[in-house]
Order: sequence, then structure tokens, then C-alpha cells
Amino acid sequence: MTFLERISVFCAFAVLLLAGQNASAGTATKPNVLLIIADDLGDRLGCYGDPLAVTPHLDALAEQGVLFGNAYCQYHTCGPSRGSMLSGRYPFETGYTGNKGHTFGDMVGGLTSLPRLFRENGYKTARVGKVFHMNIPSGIGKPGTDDPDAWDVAINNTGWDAVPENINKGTNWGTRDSAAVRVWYHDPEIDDVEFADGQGLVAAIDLLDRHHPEKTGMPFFLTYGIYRPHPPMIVPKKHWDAIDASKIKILEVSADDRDDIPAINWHRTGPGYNFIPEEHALNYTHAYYAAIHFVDALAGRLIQALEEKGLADNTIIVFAGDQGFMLGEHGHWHKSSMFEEAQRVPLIMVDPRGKEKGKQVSGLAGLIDVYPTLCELAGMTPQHELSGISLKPQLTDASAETKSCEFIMGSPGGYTLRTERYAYTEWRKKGQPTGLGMLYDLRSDPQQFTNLIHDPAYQTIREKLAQQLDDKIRDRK
Ligand SMILES: [Ca+2]
Repeated sequence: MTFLERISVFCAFAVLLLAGQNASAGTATKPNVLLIIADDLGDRLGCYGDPLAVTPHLDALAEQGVLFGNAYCQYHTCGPSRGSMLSGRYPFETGYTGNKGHTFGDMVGGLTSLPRLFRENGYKTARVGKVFHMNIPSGIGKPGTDDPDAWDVAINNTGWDAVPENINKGTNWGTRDSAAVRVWYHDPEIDDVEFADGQGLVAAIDLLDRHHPEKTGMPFFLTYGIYRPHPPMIVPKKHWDAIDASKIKILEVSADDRDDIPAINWHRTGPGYNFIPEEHALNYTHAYYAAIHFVDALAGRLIQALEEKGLADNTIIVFAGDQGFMLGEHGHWHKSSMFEEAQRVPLIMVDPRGKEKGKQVSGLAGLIDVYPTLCELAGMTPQHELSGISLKPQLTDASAETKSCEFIMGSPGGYTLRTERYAYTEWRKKGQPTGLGMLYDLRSDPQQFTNLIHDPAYQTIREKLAQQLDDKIRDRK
């Protein structure tokens, strides 16, 4: 080897060495991401002020970071809601407005999903359970409408509560073809770990080891999609017993409550959707809160594992629900209405580097904001235009302004424009307003009892909100 050749080899070695140092320095500074999403979980947690909820672990999580007190899904059913969050685009922009028949990639027109972006930027990515849409319980154990390019590892966890002969032992009232319509509950004496979500927890903790940055040299992006509290509300008995049944009351609905609500809001007419018998109303409410207690225990154990493995100091945690759930408000049960209870979701974010701890943001936020927030926190450039805002400023100063309005869709053709004060909803057919709508002044009427849509005193504000909604939809077509 000549002198010049020796110099070349030395230089090449030095470059490799420096590149290696840069890579490890980059790994050290890139935060990991843990995204936990619970199916059909509205903002009915202790830390959101719910008097029935028993959620010590999620309450503790909120104390470590920031709770978004007015957070909304972008669609009131699973698939489009998740499609919006994971594409960073509103459902009316992508056309992803139904649960059935397509993969994520088909539905969002080739946009890069959030986990795929992280994977393409040097993250080790993993999915456990339901992250993109899948049917519950029939889809448990299958990949669903996944974005397969998003993951290094995808776990289709299943368990006791995905076996028909087990769950059919539960009470199943108002049977129809979909679990989303059934008042279906059960409290078997089975350990958490036997359940599909318990198996998911085991897999998720194992992934913290397998994808530990000290082993892989890469940061991780781990998503744990919990199947509960989505029906069937089959929950281990110990969680059922954790709820104080004496506190559960049947919600009174005045005889004329529905007189000023367009019937299209009740387009779901299955027996499980409206005015279920009192015995089932009490038990189903109990089951929902038992399922939330189960979700709290699962999330809490995974967060504890994060701490035990020395990962908490460099891991961003996002906890969310994919849409809300009606528990008898206006006589309505399950999801799929355009009322607040079906649209509001829990959204808690913890960035160990953020300054705010235990603070609540009162400004409006949406699941649409998760994508841009995680991009900014991880220093990542998105590959397409995102429609939400980064909530990073609120992790430093919880009083920082968020957005003036949020948009929520729901079948059939429902659009809600939510401002700080008003909830304005209209239903459209083939893109054109049908004349059916609702307007609530949430400052004076937070439970949405008086529809002001035809009130002359609110004509100006109604016209302004309608124009604002129309501009948004047109702007994005
Ligand atoms: Ca859901």
C-alpha cells in the first residue's frame, strides 16, 4: 500500500468513525414516542372531573404533563377518526368517512402515515393491537386496515375476550349484526393477562426491551391500541368491583328533549341506541366505567415499565381516545351522534423536556394535532401538508393559545364547527346543506338542551358560523 493509499484508508476510517459518533449522538437526543389509544373512550376520566371514573394512573400521567381539557375527535367513529389522526388531515379532506372496506393507504390517497414517517426517519416502530381501524371483537387478532409499511413489528394480540363462546356468556341485549349496537356486558373472574388487552400489554412491555435504544441504537415509536372500552364491555371482575355502583344514576330525559333535535341525529335506530331499559342502563354504565378502570390499569402498568427500564426521561407519552360515547344523554347510547359526549376525547401529553407539569389547557385541540405535535417534538419534517397545529407551545406554557375552532364530522353528512362558545352542526347531502342543524351556546347550556338554530336572536351568529364552516370545507376540497 502506498503512502497515499494509506492516507485514503485512514481518512475513510476517520469518516466512518465520525459518522458513527454522530449517529449515536443523534440517537441520544431523539426522543422515543409511546402512543396509547383506547377505543371508544370519551373524556370520562377522573382527571377530567368525571365523578364515576376511577383512573389513578391516568390522573398521575396528567400530573406529569399537560391535559387538553377541550379535545375533540375529527369523526365520531373509529376508522375515520384514526385515519384523520394518523394522516394529519381532516376526513373531509381525504374522503375517509366510513369504517368499511379499505386499507388506510386507499383511504388517504397515499399520504404518509404518522408511524411510517417515524420509521422512514430512523425510528424503530411497533404496533400492538388496534391503531389503524379494525372491527371489535371480530377483528381482534387480525391486522385490520393497517398501514403495513408503518411498522417494523406489528402484534395482533388476542385473548379470552375474543373467543365467541366466552363472550357470548355475557348479557347481550338488543342483538343486531354489530357489536357497536349491542348492549353487551359481562364481568368474568378472569385475570387481566388472559384478556386480549392483557396480552397486548405483555407484548408492549417486551417491545420496550427489544426496541430499547441501548440495544438497537435507534429511538422507538411504540403504539399500544387498547380494545376497551369498545363493546362488548367484557371486563375482568376486579375492575367491575372497583366502581361504586351506588353512584350510578339513570339520566333523566325530559319528554320534550328531542323535539328540537333533527331526527337525522338519531339515524341509528337499533334497539341498543335509544332509551335502553333501566336495568341495562345501570349495568352498561357500570360496565363502561369498569372498562375505563381496566384501561387505566393497563396504561399505568406500561408507563411503570417505561420507568423501570430507564426510558421515561427520554420518552414522549401521548394518551388519547378515538371518539366519545353516549351514556344515555338525550336518551342516546353508543357513539354516532353529533353531541359533545360523542365528540370529546381525552388527550394527555407528556414531554419529559416540557416545562408544564399537571397543567390543563382550556383552548380547543383535536386528534388532528397529534401528528404535527409529534413531528415538532421529534424534530421531523412531514412529507405532506398537515391540517392541525403543533401543541408543543402548550407543553411549555399551558396558557398559550391553541385554535379558534375545531371541526368534527359524523355520518350521515354531519359537520360540527366547535368554537370556544358555540357548537354549530349542520347536515349535508352530496355536499349541499339540507337545512337541518343544531346550534348550542355552551356557555349557558353545556348539556345542549336548547337548540338555537331557529332562534332569531342567534341568526347573525348562526350565519357567521355556517359561513366559517362552508369556507373551511371549500378551502380544503
Ligand atoms: Ca372507536
